[in-house]
Amino acid sequence: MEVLLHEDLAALSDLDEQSLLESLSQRFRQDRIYTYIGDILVAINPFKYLPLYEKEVSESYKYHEKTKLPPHIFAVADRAYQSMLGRLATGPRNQCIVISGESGAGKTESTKLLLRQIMELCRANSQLEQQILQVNPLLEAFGNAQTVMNDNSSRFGKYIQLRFHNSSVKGAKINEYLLEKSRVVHQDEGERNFHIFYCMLAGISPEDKDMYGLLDPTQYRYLNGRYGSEDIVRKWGEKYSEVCNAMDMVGFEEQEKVDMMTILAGILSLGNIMFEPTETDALRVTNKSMGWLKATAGQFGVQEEELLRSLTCTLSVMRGEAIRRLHNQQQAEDARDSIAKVAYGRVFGWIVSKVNELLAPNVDFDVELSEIGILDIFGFENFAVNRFEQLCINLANEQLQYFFNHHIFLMEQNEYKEEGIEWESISFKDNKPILDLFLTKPIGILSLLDEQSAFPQASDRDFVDKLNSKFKSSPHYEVVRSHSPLFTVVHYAGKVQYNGLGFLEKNRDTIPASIRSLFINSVTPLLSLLFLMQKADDNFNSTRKQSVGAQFKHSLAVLMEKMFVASPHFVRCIKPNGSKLPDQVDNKIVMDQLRYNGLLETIRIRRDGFSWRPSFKEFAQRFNILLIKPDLPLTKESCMSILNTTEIHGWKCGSSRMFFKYWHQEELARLLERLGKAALVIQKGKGHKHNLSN
Ligand code: AD9
Ligand code: MG
Repeated sequence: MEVLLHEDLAALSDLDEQSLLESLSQRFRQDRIYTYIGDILVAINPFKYLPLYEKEVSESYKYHEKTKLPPHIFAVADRAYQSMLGRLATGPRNQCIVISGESGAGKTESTKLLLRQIMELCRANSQLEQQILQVNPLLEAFGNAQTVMNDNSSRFGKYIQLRFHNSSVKGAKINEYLLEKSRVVHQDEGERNFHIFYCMLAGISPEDKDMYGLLDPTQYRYLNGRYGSEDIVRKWGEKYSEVCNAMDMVGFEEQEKVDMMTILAGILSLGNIMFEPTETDALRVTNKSMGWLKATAGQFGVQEEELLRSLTCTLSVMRGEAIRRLHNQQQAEDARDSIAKVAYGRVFGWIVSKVNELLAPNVDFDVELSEIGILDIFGFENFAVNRFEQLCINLANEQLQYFFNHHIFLMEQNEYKEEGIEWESISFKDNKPILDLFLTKPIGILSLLDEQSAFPQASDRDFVDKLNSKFKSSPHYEVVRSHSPLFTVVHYAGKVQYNGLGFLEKNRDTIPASIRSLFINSVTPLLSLLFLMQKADDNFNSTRKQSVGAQFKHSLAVLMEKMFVASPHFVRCIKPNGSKLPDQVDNKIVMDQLRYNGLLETIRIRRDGFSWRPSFKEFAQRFNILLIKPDLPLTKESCMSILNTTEIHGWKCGSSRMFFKYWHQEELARLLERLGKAALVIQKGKGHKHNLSN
C-alpha cells in the first residue's frame, strides 16, 4: 500500500524535503524509476538496462487509465496522444512534452522512448514511422559526444514536432539549436569529439578508407589521440553501420553520403596542418604537414594554393582596392579551426534540413494538422572551465525552468485570484530576474556581448569589465578577481563560473569571405551547395549577420511562443549520482536537483491546486452529453448541473471557468467513454452502427 501511495507524490498529505528524498530513493532502489507528481512525471536515470520497455509493456500503456498502472514514460506519450485527439481534455490540440534535467539526467533517452511509444500508438504508415525513428541515431552520431557528465551528451538542442492528421502521423519537423561546433577542434580533458568521427574510422571498409584518404585514427590532432580500446572500437564500428542504415532509411542518396564522409575526412586532415614563421613576414606550412595540406585540398575538392591562401592571409577590399593582410601563426591556426568548425556546422545543418525535407508531411494544403512537440535540449552544465557554449546552454535551461514555473505556479495562481477561488499562495523560486540578467535590452549579458562584439578592437577582458561594472550589485552575478576574464552567474541550478575568453569571437562567428568563395568553388557538390545555401534560417547567413547570441535568443523566443500556445506535459529527469553508476543514490546530488527544480512546491500545488481549468463554454460543450442534452446553454449553471449528475468531488467554480484537480480529467473521460459504449450497445440493439462518442 505504501509503495502504491508513493506512486503519486501529490497524493501524500504531509511531505518535507527529507521524506520526499526518502520516497524517491526508496522507489529507485526497487527499480521504480518513475514517480508522478499529479500529471508531472519524475524520472530518475537508472544507468542500467531495466525491463521496462518491452512490447507487452508498451501495449499495456496504450489508452490506459493512469491510476491502474505504475507511473511510466509511456503513460506520458499516451496522454499527449490522447489529448491531441481531444479524447482526454479540453484545451489546445497541439501538445508539447517538455523534458528537463541536468546533463546526463536522461532527457535524450526519455525522448527516444516517447517517440517510440507515440509511433506505436498511431501505427499507420510504417515507412514514415521507421524514417522518423531513424532520425535519432543519425542526429546523435553527428550531434552527440562524450563529456565528463555524459557519455552520450547532446551537443545541440532539438524540438521534434510530430505532425498528425486525425490519429495518424503525416510527417515531422526538427528544429535544432546551437550545435557546439567548437568541439570539432578542441575537447577538454576526458571528453571526445563528435561520435561520427570515431564511428567512421572504426566502421569504414578498407576500400572506402582509401577512397576518402583516411589514415590511422591516432594520427589526427582533432581526435586528440583518444580513440579507445578494442571493445569500444567494435562498438563504434557497429554504430557506423547503424548510421549508414539510418541514412539509407531516411532517404539520403549515395553521392550525398560519399560527399559527407569526404568532408569529414577533410576536416580531420585540416586539423593536422601546422604553421611556422619564415625569415620574411610570411608564414609557411611546416614540412611535416605539407602532405596534410594536399590531402585536405583533395578531400575538400579545392585548389591547394587557394586553401593555403585562405589559411595564411586575409583579403579585404577597401575603396575598391584589394588589400592582403598576412596572418601570424595564431591567426593562421584560428583560420584553420574556423574552417573546420564552419564546415562541420554546415554539414550538420544540412543533415537537419535534408531530414526535414524528407519528413515533411505529404498532405493537401488545406488539411489541418495537429502536433506533438518533444523538447530535448542540452542539460544544465557546470564544468571545470565554462565557455560561451555553456552560457548559452545554461540560458536555455533557465528559460525552460521559467516556462515550467510560469505554467505550474504563475498562471495557475493568477487564475485563482482572478476567478475568486480561495487559495493560500504557494511561493516558488522565480528565476525571472536571472533570465532578465541575460536577456534585458539594452543592458543584459547578451546585449552587452553584442555591443562589444561590434567593436573590432574590443577584447574579451573589456566585455567582462563591462559586465562587472553593470552587474556588480546584482544578486545573480558575482565579480571574480582574476587576471583571466572570469565571471560568475548564480543560476537557478547553482553558481557557474564562466571564462570569457573567446566570447567575442564565438559570438561574432564570422566567416571570412575568402573561405566562403573557396568552398563555393569546391568540386565536391555538397560542399559547394552548403556555402551557396542562403536559407531564411539565420544560421546559414554567411557574411555579416546576426550574432550567435542574438540568434539563439531569437530561436528561444520562437520556441517559447510555440510552447506557450500548446498543452504542456512535463517530464523532470533526475540524475541519481555524479559517477554515471547504477543503483547508487548520492543524497546531496539528488537533493540539490529536487530543490532547484522546485519539486516540493510542485507537489504542494498539484496536491492542493487545480491544474485543469476549462472555461464554462469549453466544459459544457464537451460534457453536455453526460446530461444527454446536446442543446444545453453553455453557462455556469449547465456546468454545475452536469457535474451534479456525477460523483466527482473537489472541483470549484470560478467566475468564468471551472477548476478541477488533475485526476478529474481522467474521471470525466472515463464517464464519457462508458456512456459512449452504452450508447453503442443500445444502437446496435436497434440495428444501427453509430458510435455516440464519435
Ligand atoms: V545531456 O544534457 O544531452 O548531456 P541527457 O540527454 O539528459 O544528458 P541521456 O538521456 O543521454 O542524458 O542519458 C545519459 C545516459 O544515461 C544514457 O546514455 C544511458 O546510458 C543512461 N540512461 C538514461 N535513461 C535511461 C533509462 N531509462 N534506462 C537506462 C538510461 N539507461
Ligand atoms: Mg541529451
